[in-house]
Amino acid sequence: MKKRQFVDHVRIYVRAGDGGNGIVHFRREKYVPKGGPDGGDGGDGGDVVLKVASDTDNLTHLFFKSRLIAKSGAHGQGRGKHGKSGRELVVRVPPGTLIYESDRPGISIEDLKLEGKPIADLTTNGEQFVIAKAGKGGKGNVHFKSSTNQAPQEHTLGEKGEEGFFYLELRQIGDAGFVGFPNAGKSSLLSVLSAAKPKVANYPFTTLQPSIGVVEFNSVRRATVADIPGIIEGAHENVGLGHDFLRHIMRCKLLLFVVDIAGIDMRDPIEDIQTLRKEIKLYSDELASRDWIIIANKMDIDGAEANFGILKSRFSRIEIIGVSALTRHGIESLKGRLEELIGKEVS
Ligand SMILES: Nc1nc2c(ncn2[C@@H]2O[C@H](COP(=O)(O)OP(=O)(O)OP(=O)(O)O)[C@@H](O)[C@H]2O)c(=O)[nH]1
Ligand SMILES: [Mg+2]
Repeated sequence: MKKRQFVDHVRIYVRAGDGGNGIVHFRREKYVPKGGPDGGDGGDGGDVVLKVASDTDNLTHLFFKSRLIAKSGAHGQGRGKHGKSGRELVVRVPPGTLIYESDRPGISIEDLKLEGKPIADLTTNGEQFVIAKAGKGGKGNVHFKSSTNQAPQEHTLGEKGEEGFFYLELRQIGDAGFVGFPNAGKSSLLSVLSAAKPKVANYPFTTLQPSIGVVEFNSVRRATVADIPGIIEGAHENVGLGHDFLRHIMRCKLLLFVVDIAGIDMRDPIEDIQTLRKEIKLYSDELASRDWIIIANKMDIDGAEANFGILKSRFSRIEIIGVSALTRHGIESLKGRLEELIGKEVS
């Protein structure tokens, strides 16, 4: 079966509904040649609304349906009847969706980010954002009657709904994010730290899309940790899965560099950290300036202790925590440190 595509940025066109027109109409009654004005108002159009739904984690549905058009209001009718309002169009987006204006067709997401700030950053479940405001309905001639104007011809037209192009970008919200080579054990760590159940396997690039786990420290404090696909040398030039997924840790306060301290795939853990630091810096200076610590994983394997000592002397100013996701050795102390560094009271 073909794997479902994971879309984390998409360009969309939105158009809110127009307001219906108010109309000119006069009451018709038997034997009364011309009754009073009774032209009704037009209905309001429908807004286009984005609504955060925490059970979605991607923008794939918008990739397949990228034109979001809400219904227009109906025109007014005789007997003072209002036109029917257009229904608003509500579209679900995952928490962490940023919205940029994009009125220039073809502009890339990188250029957009250089040019301007997002107009909205949707983070909380249930939060709503009106991305295109509907037009209001016009007024019928029933409103224009006065003592001097018994048969008004005045009425107003419905307003146009807003329309435009926008870029949506998903940046998952984690307090901390894992950075590591494939197979270092990032997903294994997330599965022992949180209730998340990411796929774990002994081949590289098991993780193909980012996910978030909630680490519960105690009844009142917790933090979220993002697991992303492995990064390898040259990722900034799109080697491997590229560095595109680093966007998902752009909001993380703390970066957790995960290294296979046993170096089982003939790797050198020190070189691994140096390479990862370089790739992060090439992606974003700002990301490279974030707080970071090293999680030395796979401490259960022979040779890990010796490498741990070497790593410590090489990165003497960086905090290094030795753990084994397999035996859970060191996991409680890692959790303790994460609580101090990023723990938040549950609101
Ligand atoms: N011995 C040992 N093996 C581990 C440990 N942690 C993870 N592994 C194994 O290492 C392999 C890779 O683990 P994953 O958690 O999938 O690694 P990952 O970093 O998420 O890998 P990608 O998603 O491919 O980037 C799996 O076979 C795990 O069982 C550990 O502490 N000790
Ligand atoms: Mg993984």
